[in-house]
Amino acid sequence: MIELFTADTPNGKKISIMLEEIGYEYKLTKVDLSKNEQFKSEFIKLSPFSKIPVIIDHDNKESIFESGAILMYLGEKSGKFYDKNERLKINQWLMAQMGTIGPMIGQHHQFHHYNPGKSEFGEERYFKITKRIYQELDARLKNSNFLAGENYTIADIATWPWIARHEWHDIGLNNYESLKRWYVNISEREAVIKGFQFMNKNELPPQP
Ligand SMILES: N[C@@H](CCC(=O)N[C@@H](CS)C(=O)NCC(=O)O)C(=O)O
Repeated sequence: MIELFTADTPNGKKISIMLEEIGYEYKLTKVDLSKNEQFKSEFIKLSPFSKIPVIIDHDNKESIFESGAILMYLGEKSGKFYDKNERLKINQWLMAQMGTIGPMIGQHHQFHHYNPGKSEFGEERYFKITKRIYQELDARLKNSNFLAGENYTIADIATWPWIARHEWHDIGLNNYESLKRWYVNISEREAVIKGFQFMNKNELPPQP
């Protein structure tokens, strides 16, 4: 059994979606970030940078932090969405999500959504970068059904929850035909809907 330590954020949703996709039984342990529960010493033992998500695999007592590493682990363990023959491509798109897409769009959330009016520089910088990410993803998805190629993989599972915040971004998902096609297609998967709603049963993936 997998125990998922998490909160209702795009990084958290990556793992609930993956667990639903592979059909694993899991137990949810909520970490309330607004109450600084991520800084409790018990949690830091599992997550050295005090971040969700983390899993404990109670089958073998392994604990794993960093959402990309968790997705790789669950992909290997289940034999799903992380095909050995496609790993070189999957790893590149997964790392692009971990190193660029998530951190940059995360800053856009901070400046544009949570703290508008505080820094013109920050707002402009991350708006521009997020717009470029939309363009770059759209260009990739013009030539390929999914990010790493023709199959749905952990790279898509890692990236999709960030685009699911498109209403906050004000970039206009409707202007990016291929990205929109990819987003809508994934948002209709039963496991994605379940994983998306894991903490809020009334929440549906927002449609463009
Ligand atoms: N690179 C990490 C990032 C995780 C992350 O940023 N988690 C945020 C929530 S989405 C968090 O735990 N923030 C709490 C904090 O920084 O105090 C991953 O992908 O797992």
